[in-house]
This record gives sequence, structure tokens and C-alpha cells, in this order.
Amino acid sequence: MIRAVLWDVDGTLAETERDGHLVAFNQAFEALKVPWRWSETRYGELLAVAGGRERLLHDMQSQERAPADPRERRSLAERVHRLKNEYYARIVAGGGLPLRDGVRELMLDCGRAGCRMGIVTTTSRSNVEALLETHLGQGWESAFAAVVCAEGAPIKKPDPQAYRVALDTLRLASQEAVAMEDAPAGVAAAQAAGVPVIITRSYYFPATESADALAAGPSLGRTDGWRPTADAGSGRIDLKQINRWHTQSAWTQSQ
Ligand code: XBP
Repeated sequence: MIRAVLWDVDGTLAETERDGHLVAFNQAFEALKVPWRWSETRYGELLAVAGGRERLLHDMQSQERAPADPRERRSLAERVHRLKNEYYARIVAGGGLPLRDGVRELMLDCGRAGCRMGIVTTTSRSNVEALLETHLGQGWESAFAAVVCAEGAPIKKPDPQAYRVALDTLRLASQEAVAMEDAPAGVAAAQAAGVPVIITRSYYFPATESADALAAGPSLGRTDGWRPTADAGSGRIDLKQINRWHTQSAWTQSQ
């Protein structure tokens, strides 16, 4: 039996990138009179860079109208990022970012089975708070035995730092936990820390694959389209299914 489920946030718990961060970045650009906007496609390309501020600084390298002075760039990136996070919180509070199908149900499974949960993200803590307080209520943090955000693990995914901090906090060996991830960088981070991964593909990462993943599929809310196949019984990916995949893979590895 696995002893903890470690949740990535952006793209895994909710489609926060397309419907949250991107929209909020463009609102911040407008409010601060930054003379460019990001399209959905451009933002998809920029997601190769983890971290909102880092993403913005990366984009400025090819923006003709970005400030030439590196200090001015950093200061502009700080201001945009801060305001972006405020707009993001408003979008979340306004109901614009529902949890993805099957997420709440799997969290409830964990609660019932006494399987601990952790948040493992390199997004800012304020964004995690906004999202989880909206969906799980003010006491959301009591549902998680570890909450690791950018502030506690500043080296962004694909670096394994965030997963290592979570395992230390939970005092677990890596194989006792399972990571839920959508993007290649997150999958790489978990695997580099030795944590088995379940891939739930998302809007921006519809084709994430890994030969070493426990399983990969389109959504926790459905049982079709998964590899290895999932039991169709409950109509969703439940904790029993995750334990089955985990046991199968442990058995496979020992052969
Ligand atoms: C999340 C990110 C973040 C978000 C924006 O990665 O890459 O940069 O896009 O958040 P993950 P911030 O959840 O996979 O760790 O603006 O707070 O950085």
C-alpha cells in the first residue's frame, strides 16, 4: 500500500495555466502598460520555463520592447509577477478554476484510507492557498501532511528538490509515495527523487509519456485511455487502482 499521494498543482489539480496564470499575466501586462500580450500558443511554448517570474524574464529576451537594462527587466518582472498573482487569486475566487475531474474524489479516498497527502509544486504559495482555500475551505492545509511550494523549494522542477523536501517532511522512502503530475518537468522531478509517477495529461501537456511511469492517462475522472489499463468499475481512478498499479510495478521490478 502506498503511504502518500503527492500532488502537483498547475495542470494536475486544475487547468490553472490556460485559465488562470495566462489570463492573469495578460491582465497584469495591461494594468502595468507592458506593450505585449501572450497568446495561448505562445504561453504553451513558454511553459518550458518553470516559474512565472523566470518565464517572464525568459520571454523578455526576445521581446523588442522589453527594457534593455537587466535591473529594469528584473524589477518589471517582479511587478508583473506580483500583480499577476493578485489577478490569479481573483480568477480562482470567482470560480474560474474548477478542480479537474476525479481530483476531489481521490482526495476523499486518501482521507478515508488514512493515506497522507502532500502538495509538491514550484508555484508560489499564495497561488496554492488561493486555489485550495476556494475548493477545500479555510482549513485546507489540515488535509496535507506536507505543503512544498516555490518558497520552500526554490530550485524549480525538473530539479527534484521539491520532492526531496516533501519526502523529508513526511519521513518516507521515495517508493512509499506516488506523485501525480501532468508535465514532463514534473515527471522528471519526481523520478529524479525516486518517486513513482502517475501522469494525468493536461491541456498544455496532452502527450506526456514516460516509460517508467506507473500509469499515464487523460484524467483521473475516467478509466478509458489509461496505460496500463484501469479497472472500469468505479468510473474513475480511485486509490485502489493506484495501489494496484503500484503493486504491479513493484512486482515487475522485482522479477
Ligand atoms: C508551476 C509553474 C509555475 C506556474 C506559475 O509548476 O511552473 O510557474 O506556471 O506560478 P509546477 P508562479 O506546479 O508543475 O511545479 O507564477 O507562482 O511561478
